Amino acid sequence: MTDVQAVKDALRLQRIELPSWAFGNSGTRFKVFAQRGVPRNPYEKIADAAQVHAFTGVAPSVALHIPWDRVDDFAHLAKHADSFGMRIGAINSNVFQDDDYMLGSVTNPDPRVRRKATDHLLECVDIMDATGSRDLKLWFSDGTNYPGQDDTLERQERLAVALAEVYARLGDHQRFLLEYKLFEPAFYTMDVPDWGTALVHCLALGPKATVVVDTGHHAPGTNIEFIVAMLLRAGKLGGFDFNSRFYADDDLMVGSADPFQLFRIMWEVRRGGGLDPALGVAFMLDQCHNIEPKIAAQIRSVMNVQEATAKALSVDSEELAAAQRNADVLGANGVMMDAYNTDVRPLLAELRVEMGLDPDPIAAYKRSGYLDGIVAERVGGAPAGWGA
Ligand code: RM4
Ligand code: MN
Repeated sequence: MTDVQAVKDALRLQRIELPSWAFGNSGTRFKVFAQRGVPRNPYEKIADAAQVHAFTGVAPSVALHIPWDRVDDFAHLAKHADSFGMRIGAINSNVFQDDDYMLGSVTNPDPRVRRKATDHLLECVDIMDATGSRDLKLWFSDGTNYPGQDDTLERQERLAVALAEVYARLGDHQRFLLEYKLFEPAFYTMDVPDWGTALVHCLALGPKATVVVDTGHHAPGTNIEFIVAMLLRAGKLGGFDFNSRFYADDDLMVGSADPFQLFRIMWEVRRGGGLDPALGVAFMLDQCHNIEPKIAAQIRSVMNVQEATAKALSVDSEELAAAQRNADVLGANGVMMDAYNTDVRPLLAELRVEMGLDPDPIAAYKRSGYLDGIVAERVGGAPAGWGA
């Protein structure tokens, strides 16, 4: 029997972080479709993120992307967040949108470019000092397109040097999350293509270096939950960039393409103790809402993570362990499927009411009229988007 109260208590503690870039205009390389009411600056992005928190109660932090979210005074931006009951979460570095980075950033053959890229990462730590952020997220688009283009191992040495410099700059309560991605924008080698490469670099540095799992950054069919289990076992799971994908790095709403995979991931998180906030596993969204309304899509995404978590919490772990001990293959699998097939929506609705929220966050958000307000109000200025 699952203990409903224990499930609710764990869900009450879970926090899901929102990406500032999900609120701005986005698209594919073919077209960015402009939506009405889109924020024009980081202040308005935080205001929109605050709506997601207001209706879900579990999303009080918003990640920034630098330079997209550059402001003159980051401490002031943090105060602005605070006035909404929000805080600034992870700082995402960006060393992929400058002409200098055509052949790489921290792994570029040119030492001047490597210096410039590393300086940007260090500047991101300065920003963390001002915002009170704990996490620096490092994603490198670095890699090569053609065999022989550059020395693969030499690039690893350059990466190690840059990471060590950033690591040394981190404060006591700060850490970095190193992100890996199988391919794109480089098509032959990526310098951090997989969790093994990320883990090797993090292990060489120490406890403040952790790996982040972006669910869209693997080959089709990859058993992501195995990676999650292994990283938790090594004490190196810094967190997630949640999204879902049908083909490549689609950045669709988490839990929309494959809710069963998300359940399996959340089960391994629970199994490995990662739902305990003390472990510091950050549940972040990294998504773009190209055709759907952005704030409602973020609310939906938060709910999808909660549903997968609730199902993972519904696994009868004692019955599962007993079936495993007894070599009861079908029984063990049955325990998992029972949990997955549980409709947890009534439990979550009940929990929201207990938390003083509307049981149906999307309907409540729609009723609030917030979207009409920002559409009317946000006229003039340039809407935020990638690169702005
Ligand atoms: C990358 C990676 C990073 C994200 C950027 C926008 O593919 O997932 O986490 O910040 O995209
Ligand atoms: Mn990501």
